[in-house]
Amino acid sequence: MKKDAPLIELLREYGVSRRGFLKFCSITASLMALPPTMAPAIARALEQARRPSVIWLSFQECTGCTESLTRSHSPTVEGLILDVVSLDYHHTLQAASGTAAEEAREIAMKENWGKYLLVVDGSIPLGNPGFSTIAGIPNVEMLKEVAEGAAAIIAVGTCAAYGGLPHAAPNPTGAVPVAEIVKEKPVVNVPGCPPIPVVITGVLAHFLTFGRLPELDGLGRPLAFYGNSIHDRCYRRPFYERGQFAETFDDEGARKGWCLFRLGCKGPITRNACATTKWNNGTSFPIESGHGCLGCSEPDFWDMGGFYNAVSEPAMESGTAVAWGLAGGALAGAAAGLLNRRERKAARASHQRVTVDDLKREE
Ligand code: FSX
Repeated sequence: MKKDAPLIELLREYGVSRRGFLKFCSITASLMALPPTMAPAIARALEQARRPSVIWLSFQECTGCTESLTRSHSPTVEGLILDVVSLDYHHTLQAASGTAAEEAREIAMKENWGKYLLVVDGSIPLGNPGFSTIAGIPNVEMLKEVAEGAAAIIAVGTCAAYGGLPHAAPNPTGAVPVAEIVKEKPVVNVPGCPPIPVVITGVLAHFLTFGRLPELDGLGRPLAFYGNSIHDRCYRRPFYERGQFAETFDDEGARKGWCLFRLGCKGPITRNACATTKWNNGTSFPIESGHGCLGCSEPDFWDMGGFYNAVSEPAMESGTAVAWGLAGGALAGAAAGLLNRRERKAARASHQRVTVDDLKREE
């Protein structure tokens, strides 16, 4: 198969049926909040699309984002769409290493200058260029060099989108997200630690279909996937509205599937598609498995006061809490959001750039 053959030919070669392909197009349309009538347009565009070159750079991260992507249930059409993207550089997945790997990146950049997609996972350390390098090149330099020739940039994972774990207080490496370095190119954030695989492939499919990035919210996230909070779509929401909360992970409330808000669930302040697309081929998501949402797709989620502390506790006894739940569910959600914004602001304010010399002084 020729490298620049239309995607539909490649998909046929992979044994994807016409029916399976159209099903993928309707699911993608619905995930992107497009009317069902857009599905044929997506199908037509994807059929004719050429394999775009994708350069994937990994900086300060745990490789969870790539793990997430490769764990998408196999074989899925989304997986095949990714297979037929020309992934020209990805130092975890590529066979080449050393000089050959870097040559592959340089050739892909030269041959596709101005047209390739740059995907980045991981944050960029500014505290010292030597903190994280690839082939001896500091992350910040490699990002600037590759971003210059990219058509668009997708920051995959909370580390690339907002700094993530490396950015958590006291941010010892001076980690920053992609958008803080790249200002002159469109950047879409696909946060989550890690992000949902279908959200990554959905953004890629949108780019392949329309030749541009999807509509974004104020934090650079595609509205189609991050337009609602987990709480908005949570199946445990009726318990929240009735003020029925699990107080421990093994009490009667927990066994009955009551709301996990008091056990630290960050669903009310977290925007992501976990409650609708779920994980592992639609099997489940953390709240369905009995654990609160950690808020991993939000900026500074590591510094939001502890995974098991409620973002805002109802300050009354359980009898009153029922009335509170009935009367003020939505209001409390808004208050939690406000409180959390304050906490985030404080967390942000407390982020001091820490140098190696500072660390030495503390020893
Ligand atoms: Fe970060 Fe991703 Fe969390 Fe890990 O690449 S978003 S630590 S899942 O690996 O960057």
